[in-house]
Amino acid sequence: MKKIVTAFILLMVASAFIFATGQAEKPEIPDTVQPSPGKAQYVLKLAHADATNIYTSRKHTQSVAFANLVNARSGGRIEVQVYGAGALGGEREYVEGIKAGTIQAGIASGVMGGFFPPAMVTDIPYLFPSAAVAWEVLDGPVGDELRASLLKETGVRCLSFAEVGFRHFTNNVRPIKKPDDLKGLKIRVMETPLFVTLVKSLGGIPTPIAWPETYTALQTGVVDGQENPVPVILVANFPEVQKYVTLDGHVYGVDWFLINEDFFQSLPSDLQYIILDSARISSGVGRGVQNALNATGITQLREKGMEVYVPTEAERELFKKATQAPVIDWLKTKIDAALIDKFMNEVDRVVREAKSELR
Ligand code: EAX
Repeated sequence: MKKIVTAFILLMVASAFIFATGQAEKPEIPDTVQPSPGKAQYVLKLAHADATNIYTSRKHTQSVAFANLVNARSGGRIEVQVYGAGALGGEREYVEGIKAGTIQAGIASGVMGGFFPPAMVTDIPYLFPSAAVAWEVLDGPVGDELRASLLKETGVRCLSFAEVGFRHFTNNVRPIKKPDDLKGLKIRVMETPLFVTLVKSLGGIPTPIAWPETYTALQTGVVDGQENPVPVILVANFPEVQKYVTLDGHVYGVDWFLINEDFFQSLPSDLQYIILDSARISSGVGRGVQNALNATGITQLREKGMEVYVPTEAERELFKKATQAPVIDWLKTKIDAALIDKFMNEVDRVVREAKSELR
C-alpha cells in the first residue's frame, strides 16, 4: 500500500515538473474521450492554430477540456472534435469559417479587432492592472455586453473569454526601465494599427511584420525587439536572439471562444446549456494554463540568458501616461467612445471593490 502511495506521489511530482518545465511530449493517451464514437447527433468541429500540446498550449488544453466535458456530459449526443495546429486554417480563416457555418467553433485572439473593431477595447494599454481584474470585468455585465454586441453585429456568438496574457517588450539593445529607453528602437509589432500607435507613443519605431517572419527579423537585426507574453517568447525561442525583457504588461490579450449561431440555435436547450457551461469551465482551464506557464516561464527566461526587468509601480505609471491617451484617441476614431468609458469605469469599480476588503 505504502509503495502504491509513494509511486502515486512520485507520479504527481513528475507530472507537475513536466508541466512546469513545459518539456513534455504529447502523452500517449488520446486527447479526447468519445463516449459513443460515430453515434453523435451533432458534430462540433473546434478550431485553433496553436501547437497541439496540452502542456505548452493554453488554447489546446482549453479545447481538450471542452471536448471531454461536452462529450461526457451530453452522453455522446454531441461529438466535439478538436482541430489544432491550423488544421482548419489560420485564425482569420477559421473565424470566417465560423461566421459562414463551415466550422462550428474556434478560439481566436489577434484577428478579432479586424473582424469586430469593438474587440480592441480590451487592448487599451495598461487598462487591466491584473489578470484577476480582467477576469471579473470580462465575465461581468460589461463583458456580457461586448459578447452581445458581437452577436448582433456579426452573427457569431462568443461563449466565453479566455486569456492570451499580458504582453511585454523584449529587445537586443538595452534594458527598458522607462518609456525613454524605447526611443529609436525598432520594434516588431503585429499587423494591427493599435500596436503601431502604442509603440510610436513610446518613441519607438514600430515595424509590422507577420508572426512567422518575426524570429528571422530579430535574428538578422531587421528589428531590435518585439512584444509578446512570456510563454510565447519561450515557445518562439526568442531568448536565442533577444537579451532584454521588461515585464511591463502593456496589453492584456483576450482569447474569444466563438461558436456559429445557427449551429448553437439548432441544439436543444439542455445541450446549449452544456455547451455554455463547459465553455466557461474550459476558459478557466485556459486561463490557468496561461498563468502557470507565465509564472514558471520567467525563471526559464533567466535560465536561457535573458535579463528580466520588472518595472516599479512608478515606472509603470510613466508607461501608462505615455501610451494610454494616444491609443484611446486613435481608438475613438474606430469604436464608440462610450464603450471605452464603460470598460475604464468598470476596471476602476472592480479594483475599488477588491480593495474594500483591505483594512
Ligand atoms: O503567437 O503575432 C503575434 O505577436 C501574436 O502574439 C502571435 O499570435 C504569437
